[in-house]
Amino acid sequence: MKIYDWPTGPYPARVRIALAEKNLLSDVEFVPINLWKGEHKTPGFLAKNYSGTLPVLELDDGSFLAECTAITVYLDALAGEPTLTGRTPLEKGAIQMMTKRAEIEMLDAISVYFHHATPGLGPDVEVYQNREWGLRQRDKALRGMHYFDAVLRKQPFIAGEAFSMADIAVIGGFIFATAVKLPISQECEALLAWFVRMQERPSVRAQLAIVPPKH
Ligand code: GTS
Repeated sequence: MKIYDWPTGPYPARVRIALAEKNLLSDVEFVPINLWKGEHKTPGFLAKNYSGTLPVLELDDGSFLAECTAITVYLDALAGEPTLTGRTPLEKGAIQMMTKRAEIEMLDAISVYFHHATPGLGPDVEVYQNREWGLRQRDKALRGMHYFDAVLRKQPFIAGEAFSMADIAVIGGFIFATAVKLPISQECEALLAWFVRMQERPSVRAQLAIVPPKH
């Protein structure tokens, strides 16, 4: 398998953490795509992923899978423990719901803030920016953090009683928040304590230890 990747990117981090959890890292060749140079918007890359985003998984038969959730579902089906996408119908549904919520309420919102209300990837890549929309999405992400804090006051993990793909998605949100210097409110005690617990996992520690490459 190949993963088209940007090692410190918050979305690629989700797949790297999933690979580490499933002990599949050594089965993958990582192919760096330089976002700052806009390599993800070239015709060659768009042929692999119409959306022009990372990460993308290329299988040995030449097929491609994009979207972190889809890639994680695939990886989870390949190998054993821990299960990242749930066992029972209810667990599977709850994990999908909370993963989507992590994207809508936090990760994607921070991404829109980055691309629209900051210089983002620079003028050659950011061909359209709408600062007001970006700032609204920043505020949405800050509200989302309080939502996940409330969730974690009632249960140990984002989607319930066990670590899952939904936790990995919120970890992606933390990585993006740090990269764009969005503070996590100290009021979000349960969320902050959960993030400390998440860093006990070798998969998460290894990802957080990667130093951003120069661009
Ligand atoms: N919904 C996609 C997914 O889940 O995979 C979003 C992927 C995404 O936005 N990836 C970022 C990207 O390609 C990579 S990173 O910012 O996390 O490094 N951004 C570039 C762009 O131009 O949007």
